[in-house]
Amino acid sequence: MNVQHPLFDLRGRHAVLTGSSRGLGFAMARGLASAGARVTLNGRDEATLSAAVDQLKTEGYEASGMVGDITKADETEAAFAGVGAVDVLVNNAGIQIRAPFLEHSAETWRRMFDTHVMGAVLPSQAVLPGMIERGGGKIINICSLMSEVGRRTVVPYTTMKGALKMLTRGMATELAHHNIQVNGIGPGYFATEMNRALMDDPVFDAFVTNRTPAARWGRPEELSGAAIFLASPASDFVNGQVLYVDGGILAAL
Ligand code: GCO
Ligand code: CA
Repeated sequence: MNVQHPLFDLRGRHAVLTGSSRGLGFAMARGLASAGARVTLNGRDEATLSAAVDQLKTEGYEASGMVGDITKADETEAAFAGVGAVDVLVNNAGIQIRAPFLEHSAETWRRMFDTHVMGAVLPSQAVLPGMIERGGGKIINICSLMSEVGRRTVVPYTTMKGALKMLTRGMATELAHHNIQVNGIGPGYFATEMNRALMDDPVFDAFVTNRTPAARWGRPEELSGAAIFLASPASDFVNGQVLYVDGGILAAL
């Protein structure tokens, strides 16, 4: 039985997800597509991107690719100019760089800022004029449990994810009267390539499973529900919120 509830129906909507040729971005693209959206995936590497697009097409979804580095203003503008009207933007592109605080160079800090903060600002600026003109839209910023808490060695990441939470609130405040909802999703510890080194470290793996009340790592497809909710009419009066999908880790001491 395949029931499509109207509140969660994304048919006729076009969603663009940055950094979505793999990992959580790819899983969310598949999730939005499964609710009926036409999805545009984005990544920097053409080959990886087209493999991801082909995979979704094989599964019967309407998918296309948009190559481009969303930390660069001109590239972002040009890339978005080619994809048409965007109803849902998911600012997902992210990187992790782990090192002791004193070893993070100024260059690392700038790269983290460019990726996480400008990487959400520039695509938003590219789609907002169209959303305002058409009378609405959805922007979803992929935050993190680290929008709330820190961990040693990942201070730049924590800083940027905290900023992304406040970007979400600030944009929601300014754009809500255009019927634009800007919300965040805050993943806990998920089994992705970005976290491969952590999963392969028995001490860290034990830390995650002991510390997470659900007692396991999240599976990428488990972000789909939150993504569909925040992309759909079900969330039309939800604004400036971060929905944590974390197996309860932020609720527990
Ligand atoms: C780390 C991890 C984390 C999370 C990420 C997901 O080094 O602790 O990379 O930062 O996996 O925040 O939300
Ligand atoms: Ca941590």
